[in-house]
Amino acid sequence: MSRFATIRSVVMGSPLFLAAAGSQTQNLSMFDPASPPAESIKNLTILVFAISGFIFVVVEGVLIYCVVRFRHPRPGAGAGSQSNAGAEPPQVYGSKSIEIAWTAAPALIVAVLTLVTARTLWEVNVDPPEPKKDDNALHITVIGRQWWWEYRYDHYNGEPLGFTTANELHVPVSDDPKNPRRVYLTLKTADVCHSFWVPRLAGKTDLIAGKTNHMWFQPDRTGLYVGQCAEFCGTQHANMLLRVVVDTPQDFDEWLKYEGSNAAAVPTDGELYQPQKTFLSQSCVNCHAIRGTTAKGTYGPDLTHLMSRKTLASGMIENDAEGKNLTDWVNNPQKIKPGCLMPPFGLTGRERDDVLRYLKSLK
Ligand code: HEC
Ligand SMILES: [Cu+2]
Repeated sequence: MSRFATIRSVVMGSPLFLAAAGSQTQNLSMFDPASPPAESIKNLTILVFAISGFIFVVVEGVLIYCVVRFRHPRPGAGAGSQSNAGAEPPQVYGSKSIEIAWTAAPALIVAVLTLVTARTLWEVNVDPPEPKKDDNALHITVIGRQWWWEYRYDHYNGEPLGFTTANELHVPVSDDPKNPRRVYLTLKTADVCHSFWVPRLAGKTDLIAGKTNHMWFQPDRTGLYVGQCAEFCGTQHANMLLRVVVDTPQDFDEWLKYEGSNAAAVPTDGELYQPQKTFLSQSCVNCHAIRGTTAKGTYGPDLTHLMSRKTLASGMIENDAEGKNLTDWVNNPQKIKPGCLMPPFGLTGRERDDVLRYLKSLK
């Protein structure tokens, strides 16, 4: 690992390393935007940095120059005698031109920054329009929870959707500038303040009790975009990771159709019948929903298509195909994510095997 990569991984934080559910570091740079709001924020940041950097260099430059140049009293200054060594140089008062210059220049800079900031706010802060037929817009309600994200898919292209999923957000890419596909998020919270931040897509927006916030983005490239809750929200704040998968419009349509459907029906004579029955007899159903079954809990993540997600527990651990991490999670979620709001149940023997077998079938 180069020194830069090491520093970057330390700065970016190890939980985000895990968000990759693998080993490579994810690109979290706000200087590599992939969506218009992130682009505006980057441009504003660069302008503010450039102006303040210029001022810094000028002020420090003059300071250093003076410190070095005048560190000894100049021979011949003042009367030139030793007794004048500590004397002050001549003081200048009431120079009109200097006073005008140092009032006008900062006023101008502040005015420019105010205007550019206002324009950026105006670009970033857009209230979602009413869904209309063929508007290409995706409307999602995000509910912040301790410590995971609930996503309610409300409308796409003017059609109502009305299903819920968790932790992994899928959206379509906006590849045609003439026909942009915008994603509008309505942000709410169930229990505590969070901040939704995927640096390459948009700025931070808080999820606050009693107030509904909005944000939008329009990703111009497919791929995985990661982020993190950016407001301290308790024990597992550091593991409240964000994953946004930007699909091609075709892949997204497929995902939508699949994810919006109920879990596969289990025939009464099938081999999953007993495992499903065991699961439905456990208290899991008080907190988790599996569409198409009697499990209707809404306190925890919707498990309808659990195995279609790449990660568990808000991006914290990989959801491996063999279900190794899933097994560890069901055995004792408190060991993996201490303080999380799913208690350990100490399931053993056939009950445990049944529950896991059924969960693993939720493709
Ligand atoms: C008291 C409510 C509650 C009960 C009961 C409960 N869970 Fe959970 N479960 C949660 C919460 C809350 C989370 C999210 C934890 C987090 O990520 O911080 C969760 C997460 C999960 C996840 C990970 C989902 C994901 O996409 O990240 C699985 C799988 C799961 N629970 C299975 C079960 C099973 C199986 C049972 C029954 C044995 C059960 N749960 C009982 C509250 C509950
Ligand atoms: Cu949070």
